[in-house]
Amino acid sequence: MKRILQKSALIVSALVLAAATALGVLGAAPASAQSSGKSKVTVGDNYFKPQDLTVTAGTKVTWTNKGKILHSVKPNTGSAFGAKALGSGKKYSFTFKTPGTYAYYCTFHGGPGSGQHGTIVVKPAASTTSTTSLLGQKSG
Ligand SMILES: [Cu+2]
Repeated sequence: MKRILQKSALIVSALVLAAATALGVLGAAPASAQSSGKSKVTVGDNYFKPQDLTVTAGTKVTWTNKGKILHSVKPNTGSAFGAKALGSGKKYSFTFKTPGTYAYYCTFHGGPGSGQHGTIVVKPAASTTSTTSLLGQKSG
């Protein structure tokens, strides 16, 4: 009986190893392709998480209200994106195509730069060799 158990334990661990290897191989593709174009912001009561999100141009950002009450997404300036009312469980998506800094807030629980607010920083969809030029743009 004991021997059978040990044998099946071996088989199980072999299967787990095989599955992990398969997952690793499959998981490598999306991980390396950073411009796959999707990112998420959790809308809570009363916060955005992450508060500051950096994406590459062309990324679709989805806000999901995981809180219990109503929230909104309003840009500090302009009206290029946003959701006037995002009820509990609702989602709102916007694809950021133009590089820039997009600050926003919840009209019910925040204001520009205060309370429930956040920022989406959109970097140019650059090649891997442009790291130095990106660093050079930082004026700090
Ligand atoms: Cu809110």
